[in-house]
Amino acid sequence: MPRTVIEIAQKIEYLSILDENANLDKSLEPDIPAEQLKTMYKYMLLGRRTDERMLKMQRQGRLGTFPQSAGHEAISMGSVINIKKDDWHVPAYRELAGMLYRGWPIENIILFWNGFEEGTRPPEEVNDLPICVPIASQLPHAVGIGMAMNIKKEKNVVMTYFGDGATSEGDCHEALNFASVFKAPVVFVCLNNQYAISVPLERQMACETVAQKAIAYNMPGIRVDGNDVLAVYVATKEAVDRARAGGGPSLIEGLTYRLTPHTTADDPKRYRSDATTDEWMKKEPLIRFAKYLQNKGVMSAKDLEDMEVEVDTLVKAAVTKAEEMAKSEELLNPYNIIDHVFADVPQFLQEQRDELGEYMKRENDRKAKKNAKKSETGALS
Ligand SMILES: Cc1ncc(C[n+]2csc(CCOP(=O)(O)OP(=O)(O)O)c2C)c(N)n1
Repeated sequence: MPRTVIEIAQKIEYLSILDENANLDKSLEPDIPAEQLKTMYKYMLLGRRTDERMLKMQRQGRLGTFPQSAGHEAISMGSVINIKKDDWHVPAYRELAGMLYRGWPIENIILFWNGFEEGTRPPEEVNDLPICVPIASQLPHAVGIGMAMNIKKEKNVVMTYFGDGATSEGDCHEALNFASVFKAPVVFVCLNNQYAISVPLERQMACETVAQKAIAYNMPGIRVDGNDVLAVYVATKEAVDRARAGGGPSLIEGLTYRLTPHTTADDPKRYRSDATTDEWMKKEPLIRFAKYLQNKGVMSAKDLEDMEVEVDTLVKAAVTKAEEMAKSEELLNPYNIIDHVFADVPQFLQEQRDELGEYMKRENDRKAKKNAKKSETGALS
């Protein structure tokens, strides 16, 4: 009955390849084909410009409250590029770049944040779940998908995302535990932007990294510079390859910073300083990646400008399309709030559906009578 020591891992790796000044560690540089590098940059830029446009729309009263993604593009894009169409992408709500890369039309994103459920319909050709706002609730879903794939002997993987605040939710730990016990092929990607609305990281957890939580679940864990798309790429590629080969789940923490308010309804001045945000602005992911592409000869300054124009055209067209769609009879059908919830409408909802139908009929009759009266008086005068 001795009092002895059980040896466990005490170290967590940190990975950075392309620093904030675009200095590259050549020995760690991944071998990514030029076309793929361009694609990565394109969707990071498309995410950023869509986000900026949506903010303007929100301020003009043309969009509902939404959480911005600016600053999170490297984590989203550096990871999603490593999964195939029939793998699963299970996002939270700041993975805009990755969703656009997976084929989500920009107009769907705009419709979603304007309250239209049609915006949640994933593109046919990919295995994606929609945006998930209830914190950490997507994680058990991701693990369930992974466990099902093991049972079906499918060789796909699941890439799922969550914030630092989500690590305080039971769902997060239940998901990590199940994934580890059942060797589910899930890559957990934490976007550690150091705040959960106004709660800073040190009030969220007493440990130094999110990545070290992997030790307790006996899975590989690593922290990477979350603004370095190359580091995210390398870490997630290793995790995807491992999961696909039957090696089970991994936890990857991307350390980043939310460059914007939490949502369009938040005022970050109340809990953090502009000076810190300005510091992080210099470390943001797109500038250094653009420099890398230029240094490498993959894109010229002119190519980068042309891509800005291309992206701008895509965003403009999507805004027009979304606003047109929002006026369509199909989307304005009040029954949509009931019809898209269950495959077979249950009795209690059917009763509410009938009641809604009666209400609409009464309203239409009342309006028709009012109009008839108006035109009668119009005819007499
Ligand atoms: C289950 C649940 N509880 C509370 C909220 C309200 N809420 C929305 S975002 C948020 C903070 C989430 O922080 P984090 O996980 O770090 O993600 P971030 O927004 O920073 O990307 C909270 C508490 C929610 N959406 N869902």
